[in-house]
This record gives sequence, structure tokens and C-alpha cells, in this order.
Amino acid sequence: MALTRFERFLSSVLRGVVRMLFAFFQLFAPRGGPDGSKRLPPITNPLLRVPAMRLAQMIRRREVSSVEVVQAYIDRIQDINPLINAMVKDRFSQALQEAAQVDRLVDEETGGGAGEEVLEDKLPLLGVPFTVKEAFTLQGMPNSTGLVSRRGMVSGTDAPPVALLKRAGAIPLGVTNCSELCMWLESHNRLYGVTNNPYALERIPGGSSGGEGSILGGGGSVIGVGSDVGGSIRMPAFFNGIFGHKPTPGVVSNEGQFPPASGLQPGFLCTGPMCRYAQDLLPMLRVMAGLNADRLNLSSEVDLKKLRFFSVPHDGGSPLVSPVDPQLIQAQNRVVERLEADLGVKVEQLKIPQLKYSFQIWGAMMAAPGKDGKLPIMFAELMANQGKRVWPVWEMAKWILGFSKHTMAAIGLATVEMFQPTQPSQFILQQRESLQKDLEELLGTDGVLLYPSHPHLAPRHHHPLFTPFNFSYTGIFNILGLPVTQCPLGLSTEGLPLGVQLVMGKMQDHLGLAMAVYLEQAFGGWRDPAEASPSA
Ligand SMILES: *[C@@H]1O[C@H](CO)[C@@H](O)[C@H](O)[C@H]1NC(C)=O
Ligand SMILES: *[C@@H]1O[C@H](CO)[C@@H](O)[C@H](O)[C@H]1NC(C)=O
Ligand SMILES: *[C@@H]1O[C@H](CO)[C@@H](O)[C@H](O)[C@H]1NC(C)=O
Ligand SMILES: CC(=O)N[C@H]1CO[C@H](CO)[C@@H](O)[C@@H]1O
Repeated sequence: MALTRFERFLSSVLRGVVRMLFAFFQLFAPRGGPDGSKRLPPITNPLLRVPAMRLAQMIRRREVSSVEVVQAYIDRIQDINPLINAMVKDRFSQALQEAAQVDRLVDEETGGGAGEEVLEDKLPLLGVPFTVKEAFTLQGMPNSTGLVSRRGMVSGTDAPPVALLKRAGAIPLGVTNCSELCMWLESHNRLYGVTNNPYALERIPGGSSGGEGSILGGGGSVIGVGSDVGGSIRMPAFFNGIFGHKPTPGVVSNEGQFPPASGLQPGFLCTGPMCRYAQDLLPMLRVMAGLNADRLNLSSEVDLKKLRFFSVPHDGGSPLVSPVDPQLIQAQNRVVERLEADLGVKVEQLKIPQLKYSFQIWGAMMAAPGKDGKLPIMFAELMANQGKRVWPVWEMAKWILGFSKHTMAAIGLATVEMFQPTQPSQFILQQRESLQKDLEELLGTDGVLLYPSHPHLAPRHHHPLFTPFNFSYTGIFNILGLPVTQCPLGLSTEGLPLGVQLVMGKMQDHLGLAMAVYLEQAFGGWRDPAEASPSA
């Protein structure tokens, strides 16, 4: 079954417009980005190489103080943030005060009080620092989502997942950069500037949770909070060599972030954990899900030998998306070989033809009206901070003259939006439905599918402005509502992170979290960027 003539026409118009826009933009784009020869300093403090759950245990046992841990992270952020521009507002002095309180509490509890077990049960993350994407509210911190017109907004409350982490005893260090309105692969906006990739400063950290990806990858944080409506947890996790998990939708609250999801988007947006150590994914998800954690099967032992595995090497050749980098295909094949050798399983190689329409399905469903018949809030309206809608052509003219308060990426998206039909075509609806059915049947309650995270390794700054459709490798699983765990798989010949997505059936998040721990052992997990020696 092929696209209808009208759809082919629309899609070629869309591609033409996008290409023209971005080619035009490239004429004016700043060249090069930061100097690629500068590198992050190596991590010297051993506390920065300890998983969050182990840090919490050490703090409870008074093997280390929370103040020491928090100070170690503050020092590291101060060392690397001038290079990566990932944290945009800190709360270091409050964090140190809170750490001192934690240390006093631990002293009281363990010296004669109920002791370690009670603390572990009630406050599993006691004394451990964490970071938060700026799009979430964190009391006392800005929540602008990179919009100049939201400058100076200060959150009075905590978004529910942030509040739950705090209630578990974790201490926020500050908020991190994201793309303008959380809708781009480059974490860049007119308020906070451009965030860099810790493995190669001239490259992007991905988006929209790119500040989180960068600060975590650079060793400036151990656990963080991100959100994902098209890959915004998984792309930055991939580009920065860390773990990220997009949960089953509805499990972790999406309240307290800007922009709010509208139309059908609440079913696609997911808030979830990002971290450097695989073992932290599950306890973080358990905390962030609050009472909903009971709906997931998080306490059961997963026997990897009993799972069924599938490997899909690419999307089947969408004309909109570029082919997958051979190094990523090789990395995925190495996972297949290890699984077969270690677990004695047979990994089935598959092609899933509907994946070819991933971008069209994502675009159509994101623009579709909600169950109440209401259309989602237009991007051009969000750009105006829900005031009067921006007019993309005018905004572009302003941009060229240097007066626009928006990034070209946002202006480009508002332009593309003008061409996006608000009702998905029958063909696209059919593709989505059959893909949903096929994948749910395939995965059941014991299936794990390996799929590339993105067609490319972390691109250079501004480069992805030519490549707006490539995120469809992640975006399709938002529409399908399937949980996905992003896992690092070592480094490429250029010293850039490799990785893979693990896709599970609905509510089967625990399978991906268990697989992440296995893959970390098998492939080494996160690496200190200073140890990544580029051979090219
Ligand atoms: C951001 O902070 C402002 C206070 O300046 C608040 O009114 C708004 O609700 C916050 N945003 C979100 C998404 O909660
Ligand atoms: C929970 O997970 C375990 C191990 O994967 C499985 O055996 C069990 O059937 C699952 N229970 C539910 C309710 O899905
Ligand atoms: C996807 O990315 C590649 C390389 O970055 C680019 O050549 C290709 O044009 C992109 N696809 C589209 C349709 O933008
Ligand atoms: C490079 C850049 O623009 N950095 C900015 C990040 O945000 C902070 C806080 O607003 C600014 O002080 C930096 O100049």
C-alpha cells in the first residue's frame, strides 16, 4: 500500500519547504561552534563514580557525608559548566544547607534511632544530589523552557515527579537547559544559549532534555529528570552516553512542565529518569511514579534467559530519514551476539514495514484533535507564551535582521505547522493501527525489541537543522505508548557514544530496566568523556 497522491504531494511540499528554510538558515548560521579541541577535565573525585543508590547507602551508613557528595558535584559542575553550558540556574548554597540537615538526621537516626533500614525504606535517595530539566517547576528556579517572554518566571511549587524525588530525600542542585519549547534536537534558545556535548564540544547534546544529557554525561550529575514526547529523554541519553527511560505513559505525572501537552499529546508525553548508572533507573522510576509504581511489575526478578528478543536494524527505508550509521548497526549486532552467547537465546531479526511511516504517523498524531475534539495548542501560539500567535514569515524576517527572540528551529517548526493537516489521513491511521497491533502482539509481556536510537551519532551544532525527520526513530514509540529504555554501548571510532533502544510491551518497563543492568555489565555503560580518545 502506497501513499495517496495527495499525501505524496503534501510530503514533497513539506520537504521542499523545510529544505529551503534550513538551507537558507545555514547561510546565516554561526560557523563551527565551540573549539572541538577543548576537552572536559578528567573526573578525579571517586565519589563522582558511584551510582546514586550506592551513594545513598554510603550516606546512611555514615561512610560519607551528604555535604561531601553534594560538594563534589558542585565542584564538578563549576569545572565543566563553562565548557558545556548545561546548568542554567543553580541552588548550590541551599543544596549544601539541605545536605547538612541530612547529615544531622542520619546522625540522629543511626545513633540510637530506628537506624538504617527505616531510612532506606522511607528516604531511599536521602542526601543524593540530582538535576532537573528547566521545563519542570522546581521551587525557586526559573521555568521558562527557553522562551524569552518567560524570563523571570520563578516556580513556586515542584512538579510532582520532582516533589517525589525530594520527598525520597534527594537534593536538587539546579535546572538544566532545553530546546526552545522542548521541541528540537539542539538544546539551544535565546535565553540560555547553546548547550554542548561533553564528548565533543562542537557537537550537540540532543534535545529537548539536552542540558540533563550533557551534565550527566559530563559527570556533573548522577541522576536527573527529563521528559520525552518524541525522543527528548532518549536522544540526549544516546548522544551523551547515559541511560534514559521513557516509561509507559500515565505512570509518571506530566504535571508542572511547560509547555503542557494538549490534543492527543498527553498520551504521548512521558516524564522519566536519566542517569549514568543502570541500577539507578528502577529505583528512580519507582520514586517518580509515586502510587502508580504499584501498577508496574518493578519488584519481580526478571530472568533474561526467559525473554524473547527481536532486532530491527532500521525503519525499512523512509525517504525522509537517512540510513542508520554502520557503527550503530554493528553495535546493535554486537548486542545480539552477546545475548545469544550469554543467555542462550535466539534473537529474531525482523523488518517491520510500517516503521517506514514513523515520521508521518508522529506528525499526524501530534497535530490531531484530542478526544474532546479540541485541537492541540498551536506551536506558534506557545511561542508567543499563549498570547497572540507568532507569524512565522514575519518572525523569520526578524530573525534574519537579528531582532527575533526565537531560534530558527522554533520558527521553522511554526512554518511547517502551517502545512500540517489537522486530521490524520486514513492511510496514516491504518498504518499506526496495524503497527500498534503487530508490535503489541509481538512483544506481549516477555518481548524486548532492539532498535537504533537515531540514524546518526551526535551531530555537529546546527547540522541537524538539515535533518528534522531523523528523530522519528524515537518518536514512533511515543505514539505507540510503549516503554523504551535507552542504553549506551561504548564509543565510536570518533569517540562518540553508541547506543540502542530497548522497546517493551505496555507496562513491561521492568524488562528494559533489567536489560540495562545487563548491557552495562556487558558493554561498560557510561564512560568518562576525558577517557574517550578520538581517533579521528
Ligand atoms: C512557572 O512559574 C510560574 C510562576 O512565575 C507559575 O505561575 C507557573 O505555573 C509555572 N509553570 C508551570 C508549568 O507550573
Ligand atoms: C511480573 O514479572 C515477572 C518476571 O518478568 C513475570 O513472571 C510475571 O508474570 C509478571 N507479572 C505481571 C502481573 O505481569
Ligand atoms: C537525516 O540526517 C542526515 C545526516 O545528518 C541528513 O543527510 C538527512 O538529510 C536527514 N534527513 C532529512 C530528511 O533531513
Ligand atoms: C552561553 C550562554 O549563553 N550561557 C548563559 C546560560 O544561562 C545563564 C543564566 O541565564 C547565563 O548567565 C549564561 O550567560
